Amino acid sequence: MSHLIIQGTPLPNLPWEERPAGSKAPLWRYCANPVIPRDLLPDSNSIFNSAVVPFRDGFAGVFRCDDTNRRMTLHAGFSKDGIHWDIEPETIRFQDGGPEVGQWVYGYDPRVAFIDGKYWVTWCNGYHGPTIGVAWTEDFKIFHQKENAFLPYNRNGVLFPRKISGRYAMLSRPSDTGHTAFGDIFYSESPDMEFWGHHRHVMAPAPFEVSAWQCMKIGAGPVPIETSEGWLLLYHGVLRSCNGYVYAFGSALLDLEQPWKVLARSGQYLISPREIYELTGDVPNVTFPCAALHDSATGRMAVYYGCADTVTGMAFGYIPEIIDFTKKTSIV
Ligand code: BMA
Repeated sequence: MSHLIIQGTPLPNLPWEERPAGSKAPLWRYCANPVIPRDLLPDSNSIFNSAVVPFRDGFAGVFRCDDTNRRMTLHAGFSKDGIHWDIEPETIRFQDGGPEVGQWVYGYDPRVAFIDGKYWVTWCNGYHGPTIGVAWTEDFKIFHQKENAFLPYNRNGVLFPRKISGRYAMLSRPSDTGHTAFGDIFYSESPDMEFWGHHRHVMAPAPFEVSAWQCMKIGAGPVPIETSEGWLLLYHGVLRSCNGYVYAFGSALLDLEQPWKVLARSGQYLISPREIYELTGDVPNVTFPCAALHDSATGRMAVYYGCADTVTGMAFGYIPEIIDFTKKTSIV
């Protein structure tokens, strides 16, 4: 695929480690995982399912930190190398949300997309049940909150990094109040980041005979990466075992102008819980990606994923190889 074009700014300082000798995996774990321990903050119970982006001469992010009251809160963080993080002990206080939407209840599983000069944060926001909160920042210090994108119940709201057909675009996963035993990914558009419509179905869980890791529910992961082969989307899938849910993740390619059209979708997972920090923790057997950095010049990608709802890990891969894997193992 020497003709492959990967959009985005070159990121030569991307955190990176080469594939271990002997491995053929399209995505491999960082040898020093987890990169963020559960108790990095004085009062944190766990830090996981978090979003990072390139920022100034380093990186910034929005982190899911559950505190020792077991409240789900969001914190800004900064890093020079993308591996060692300074996370603000104070929670993010979103401004301008007004008395209704701006009333903080809980927030979790943030994503951050850089669109037209602003960093847009979407997260699972408590408003009579989980829905998709939306806010923007320029400095990761002041965050301006907008209306929630959807009615409850919804999770895994993930923005595309540019407008599509002149409108902002978001993937989401309508659900119900709790640990839903169902869930499909949908696509929606907005002219202004406030009113969302033109909803389209993207994909449903796979039949378990075909791809069991994604047979119960699925949800978009990091902000999709634009390539000449389509939008590369990493997404999580859930298997219901006799001993509870197992969260793995794989990849899909979506049509560039009509992203509800799935061009390819991996039948195999990229990562499924195997390492001890993925298998044990507050919620065992969870790998949950919320962010990916990429270097458009070399095709390298660094994925941040929550491990067992407790700590944050990283995994690395080459975008052309992951596209190849997605097509070769496709169940579409
Ligand atoms: C989902 C979300 C995620 C979590 C996962 C596994 O419903 O709550 O934040 O990682 O369950 O517990």
